[in-house]
Amino acid sequence: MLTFHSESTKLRRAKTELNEGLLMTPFECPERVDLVLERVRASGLGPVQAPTRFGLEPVLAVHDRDYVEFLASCWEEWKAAGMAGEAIPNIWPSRSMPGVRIPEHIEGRLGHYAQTGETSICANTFEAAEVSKDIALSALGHTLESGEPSFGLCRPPGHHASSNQFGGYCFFNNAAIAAEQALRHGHSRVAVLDIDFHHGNGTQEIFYARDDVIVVSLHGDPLHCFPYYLGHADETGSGRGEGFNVNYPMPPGTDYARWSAALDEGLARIRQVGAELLVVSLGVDTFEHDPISSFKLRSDDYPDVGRRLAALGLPTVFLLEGGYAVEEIGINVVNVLSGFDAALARVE
Ligand code: SP5
Ligand code: ZN
Repeated sequence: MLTFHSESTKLRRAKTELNEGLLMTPFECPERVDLVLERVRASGLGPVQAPTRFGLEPVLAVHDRDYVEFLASCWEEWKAAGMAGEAIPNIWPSRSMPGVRIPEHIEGRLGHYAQTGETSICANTFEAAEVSKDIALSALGHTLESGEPSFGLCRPPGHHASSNQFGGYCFFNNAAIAAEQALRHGHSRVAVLDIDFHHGNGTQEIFYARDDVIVVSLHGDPLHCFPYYLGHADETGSGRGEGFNVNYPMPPGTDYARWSAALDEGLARIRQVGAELLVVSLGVDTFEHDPISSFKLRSDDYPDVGRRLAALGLPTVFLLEGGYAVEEIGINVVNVLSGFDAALARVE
């Protein structure tokens, strides 16, 4: 399998994440990329290639222009306003303020475009987000041309980013951008399968009213887990999108037996609707030792995940999302990918 990677993903090096009432070193750190890359190389998964540049047009196909412009200038505006630390949102328009307008001051605009308070914007955040979506689009391009699977070593991740808000370490929704481009390339139906521990609320929002992209997400029950406010089983899509959003919320402590049963159901639904290409939002924060999550998957469960995905028989693009047990992130990611490749090799 071909991997797409760029050292420029490490340009974002945030110093602060608001977690448990403390400003800590972020879980979503550049070292994650090094560890995955190291394991890709050591395992002989396949060649590693640099992404090509696609500009902002594919981004604007899923994100609002004013949101993208905000991300592009946020850090400079924040510094110009004399702020001492990183751009951390601390005020939002709330339910008790109907009909709010977007203010001019960067502090107010930051809150307008933020879902969450843990993710800071710092130098080169926009540049890293651009490279991350270029990696996703390069991986998609390779799979569209060759039919072969590909892996985009995306960072920052994307699945929490909605059409007009960042959060959960995500700025551009890489999976949504890739899925939309696959449609523009001529596919009539694409599946996004999100196996990150957290609900892919951004991807859900972007495609909620559409039937050309089916979104299937397996995740920690939002009653107990971030992002808390979306991801319930009765969120099934709206209008023509009804039935094309499928959520499998599962309780803290979920093990591979239960999780893989939900995976099989999700895969059956993707098969049933006739999806022609699969984008996998690949988070490995389902791992038993992940520091911010609560599922119980083990390193040697991940090759079987890959095998089950390969059985769908679709052109497949894997895009990295979360996974924070930094020591094991490379092993777990590459276990999924090599399990996928091994299963393909058997049917060929
Ligand atoms: C891409 C992705 O995986 N984003 C996840 C963002 C989650 N950020 C907030 C997590 C809050 C976790 N609180 C954990 C307390 C553990 N003791
Ligand atoms: Zn996650």
